Amino acid sequence: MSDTKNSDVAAPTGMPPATAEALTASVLQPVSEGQPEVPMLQFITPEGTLNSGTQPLPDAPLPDAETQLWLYRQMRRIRHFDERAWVLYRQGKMGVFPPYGGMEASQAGTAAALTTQDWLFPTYRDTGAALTYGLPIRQTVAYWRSSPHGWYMPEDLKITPFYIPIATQYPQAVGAALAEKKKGTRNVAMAFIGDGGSSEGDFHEGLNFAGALNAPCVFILQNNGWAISVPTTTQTRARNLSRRADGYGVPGLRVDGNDILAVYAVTKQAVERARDGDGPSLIETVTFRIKPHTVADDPTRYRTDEMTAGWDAKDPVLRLRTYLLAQGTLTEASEAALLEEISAEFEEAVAAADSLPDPTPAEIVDHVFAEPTPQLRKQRAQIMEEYGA
Ligand SMILES: Cc1ncc(C[n+]2csc(CCOP(=O)(O)OP(=O)(O)O)c2C)c(N)n1
Ligand SMILES: [Mg+2]
Repeated sequence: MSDTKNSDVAAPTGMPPATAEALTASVLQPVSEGQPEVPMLQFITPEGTLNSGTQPLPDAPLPDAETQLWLYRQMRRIRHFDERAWVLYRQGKMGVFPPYGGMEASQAGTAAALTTQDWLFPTYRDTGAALTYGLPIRQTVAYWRSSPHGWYMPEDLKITPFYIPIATQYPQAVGAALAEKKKGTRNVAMAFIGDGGSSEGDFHEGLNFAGALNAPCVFILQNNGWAISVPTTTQTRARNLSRRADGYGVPGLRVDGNDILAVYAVTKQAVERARDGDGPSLIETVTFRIKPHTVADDPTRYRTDEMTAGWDAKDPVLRLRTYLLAQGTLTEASEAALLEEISAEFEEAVAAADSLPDPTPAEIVDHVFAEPTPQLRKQRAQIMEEYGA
């Protein structure tokens, strides 16, 4: 680590001053003494071969070939969105976007286990999960463009807007799950959180609440190694985040978050448990945030190449591709057709989003409450005065 630009990394508030060297040492030393490794389910190795050392869980078998291909399609589709989002941002056609490239298995593999009768509580990072669940691309683009047309989630989907406050979605997902239980349905609620969010109070309250009331919830904890500029190894002393569930009597599972077949199998099992009335689960998907925190972030300010080394080789899309090609489930020709279809779907949706009328300035306060408060009326008048209709 020779570059000087990283030698004055700002210490997160309340932490000892961090030199780039200390941070690198902390990131590269993932397991603390006294905290045993928790086994991590993996079906497909980073090389794209079947992991013969993994014992599939009794209720989480390897998905069949048709499902494997469908999961591959979902990953390619959401990767395409992520890649195109960067371009749209630079063209001024999208606002600040939190990329999830490299985390596609963790997002598509989990959301794919739901139906649209189930609830999805995504964070800002989880556009890929939302698209897999069924949020239309056109609406997703409008949302990240900050257009009011993207603010309302479609009424036929049980998806909440992307949560920006960290962790509030956990207790709220428990509420939605308990409502489904009370209504006597078999629907479940799935909520996402990051490694950083799992140190927030709402995460723990949500898990305890769900465990105590046997709520049909599936909690996804995407451990991508970073909370903005703070590595997981710095923000908590815990090394196996799935074990946070132990404190609440909730099963905690750990899965290779870059292996979509394992992620899907484990999530499907947890969803079925919840549907059957057997209560909540927490799933830690072990992955990595290869990309910046948002398209406006510069990670070279706080992490070195050494800290991210090796993660490109664990790419979830290439891993499944290698496996499917070797199995003959996918061919170069069928993949080319798939990519063309995905690209056409995306361009059509962006064109539809482009054709939406521009919002007026006053709309920013129009949709806060069904009936505007006196303060909002005043703000609206001020906006109208300043910007006109
Ligand atoms: C309650 C709250 N505190 C702080 C923030 C500022 N903030 C935005 S993203 C972030 C880091 C979250 O990291 P993690 O939970 O690991 O999610 P990731 O961004 O890696 O997906 C923080 C602290 C916030 N949005 N909400
Ligand atoms: Mg994180």
